[in-house]
Amino acid sequence: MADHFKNLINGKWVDAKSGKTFERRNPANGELVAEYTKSDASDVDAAVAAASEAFKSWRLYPAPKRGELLYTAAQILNERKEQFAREMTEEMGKVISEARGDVQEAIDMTFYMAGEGRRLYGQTTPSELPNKFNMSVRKPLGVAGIITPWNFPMAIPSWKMTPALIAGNTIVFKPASFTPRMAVRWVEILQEAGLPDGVVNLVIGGGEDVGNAIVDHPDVPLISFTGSTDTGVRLAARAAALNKRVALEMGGKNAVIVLDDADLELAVDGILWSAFGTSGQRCTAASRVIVQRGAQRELVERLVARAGGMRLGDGLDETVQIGPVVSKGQLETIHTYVQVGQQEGARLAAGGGIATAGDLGKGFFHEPTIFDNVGRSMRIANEEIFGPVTSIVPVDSLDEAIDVANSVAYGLSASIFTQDINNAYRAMQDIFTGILYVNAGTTGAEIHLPFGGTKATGNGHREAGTATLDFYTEWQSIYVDFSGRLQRAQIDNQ
Ligand code: UN1
Repeated sequence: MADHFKNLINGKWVDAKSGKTFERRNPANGELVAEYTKSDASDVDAAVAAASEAFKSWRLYPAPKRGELLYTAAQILNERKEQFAREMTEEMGKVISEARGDVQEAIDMTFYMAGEGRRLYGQTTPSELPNKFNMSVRKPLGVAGIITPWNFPMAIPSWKMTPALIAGNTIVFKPASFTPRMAVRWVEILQEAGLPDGVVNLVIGGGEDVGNAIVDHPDVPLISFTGSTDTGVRLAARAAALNKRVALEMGGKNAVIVLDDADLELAVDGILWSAFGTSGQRCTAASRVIVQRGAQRELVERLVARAGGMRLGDGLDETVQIGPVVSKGQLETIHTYVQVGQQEGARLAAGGGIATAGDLGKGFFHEPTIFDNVGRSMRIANEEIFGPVTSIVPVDSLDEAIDVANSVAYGLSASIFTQDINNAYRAMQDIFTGILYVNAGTTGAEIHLPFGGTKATGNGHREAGTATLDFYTEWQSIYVDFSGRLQRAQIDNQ
């Protein structure tokens, strides 16, 4: 019998009112992982009611005390890291070392935000009038709707929920239907750490039923979403009609630039890691390599040789480098792009196939795939594929490389490999992505700096760092007049 997981509403584990369920199978071998309750709008209503009630006292719970609960949660997470990493690999497919990294990112984020409980800085300023004191403070907004993707099932919920909580908001959380188990684990830990009932509520179910109900609910003033650009833009349009605050973290078409003067071996390591790590299913994955022509032949040769030797398989096997992709649908989408690339006239230099040898046929495996001589306007050089496919676009100069890097709709991450500091600074100055790496791949953001992107990647907000607090709080400016008389700003001090 597979485990059966429920919603958490007002501190109680309960089944969805409809009594419906759905299952999740291991993408590496098709085995049943768990069964989940399948919620709808009526469950969202109950969760929002609980979160609204809990907000009344949680907002007044001292922030350093909220921080202590998060410290405890981070410690428990640390103790269970290995168990959760294994469960994550079984449900989502990423290889075990990366699953450990995903849990580690949540540990880091939770410790970091716990510390914010003793900061949450505002400003004090002088007043233009005598005997008057001015300051600004951060205030929570109320119930935060948190909608998260499957590719970082522990890290991304922690990015969103820990700042929401430390600032005094309460939460209704809808995880991706491919990975609810990590959401259950995360919420269990918060509960175990001592979070009061109703502060965090988990509602498991699909986007149409649960996600839309959260977005439409009048008592949820802010929504944080990570997922596809299509879904995010539709969600934001819906929420705009209700004047809600929305943070969107969406697609990417991240480029690695390799100049003639680069350390090629380092570039190869960086490209393979960021193009094929997590089977390319990262928003930050390197799905383009913009190479200066002088380095092209050697770079491609080395990449092809290394990619061909990468081991596919069940991510629980420590020697496996590429796990399955998350679903059959995803596998088909990826493979369709391989056909698109060939039709567009790019040269398929490595991989290209769905891998079925031996046990691989039981899961959803795609070979690491490299297209060479990709034209900058081809679809495979512009559209997010979200799989282990990368496109090599040759260019003549740094100027052209920067122009190509900036030419896509998205703006999440970019990187440059060069040994010349002037070239590095040109890239830092002229590439318009939210994240930029020098002599590293496009993945690997740390939690204490802002994470997010420009253009179609987002809508101006950032996750992580202290920047994320701007989303989860509202500023209140406070003027305290202790002069004992009416003092009129802009009037009495002319
Ligand atoms: C994502 O791809 O959605 O920077 C998140 C990285 C990770 C987070 C990726 N720390 O690649």
